[in-house]
Amino acid sequence: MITALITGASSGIGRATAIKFASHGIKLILCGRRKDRLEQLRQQLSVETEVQILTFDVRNRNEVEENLSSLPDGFRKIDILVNNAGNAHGLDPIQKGNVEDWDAMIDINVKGLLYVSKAVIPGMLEQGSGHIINIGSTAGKEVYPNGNVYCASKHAVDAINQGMRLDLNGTGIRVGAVNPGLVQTEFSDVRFKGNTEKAKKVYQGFKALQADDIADIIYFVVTRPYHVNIADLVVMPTAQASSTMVHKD
Ligand code: NDP
Ligand code: 8X3
Repeated sequence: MITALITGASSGIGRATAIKFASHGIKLILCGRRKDRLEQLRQQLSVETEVQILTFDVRNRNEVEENLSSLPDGFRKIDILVNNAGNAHGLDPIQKGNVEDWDAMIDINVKGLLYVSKAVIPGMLEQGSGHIINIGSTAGKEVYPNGNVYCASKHAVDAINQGMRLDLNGTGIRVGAVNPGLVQTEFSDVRFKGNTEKAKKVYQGFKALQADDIADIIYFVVTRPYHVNIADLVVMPTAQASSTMVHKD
């Protein structure tokens, strides 16, 4: 049976991917900080597959290592890693940027992804197979006003995705990125620190991508025949042409 570890499974894209994978019988290791959410999801999905939850902050290297080394025998062989945990914090011009926000984005989106990968890759190397899906963003392909550090963190994910693919070439491990444009999740609630009115406005006047749309794509990516590796995929709502051009009613 295939086992997938998904970071950031407590909401949005990660949660939708967990639900999609469970419906196809993929065994799950679901990670995040909000234990209640993960526990609720575990209960919901346990009728379809086996589920293990791990509660840790990806910023904390010790927590990452301890949690991943504590997996029970039946969950130690990880076939798919979805490096999804991440968020934007703030949307300010660089000269007004908040250093705590910058730290959060670099520590979670970049260093957290590296810590989790560092803990998972040795097992994949040992088994000579595995599939790493890095969730990047259109923000990793172009920079938009006030996006500065979030865009930098996602450009780093883009570089790490390419670097991983080069370095793991020939090991049997597939590496690829899925880079969405605007997806309606809790992303903007986090970016605007709970200002739901401001968050809602981001998705008004057009049909944004939904978390399920990205989950469908991730499932497609991981179900290609072994010789097919989707290296880098960009997906936007039809109404979006770039980070700065969104056709609204
Ligand atoms: P959500 O806010 O809905 O989900 C973010 C997830 O990341 C949550 O499950 C959260 O879990 C987890 N997470 C955040 N910080 C940490 C942390 N320090 N340690 C562990 N887990 C953490 O947003 P999305 O689903 O939209 O975002 C998922 C990914 O998709 C992110 O990498 C984001 O950058 C990317 N993305 C999103 C787009 C969008 O428009 N929504 C577009 C392009 C890319 P918890 O809080 O429980 O820890
Ligand atoms: C999320 C998409 O445009 O808000 O990565 O940066 S955007």
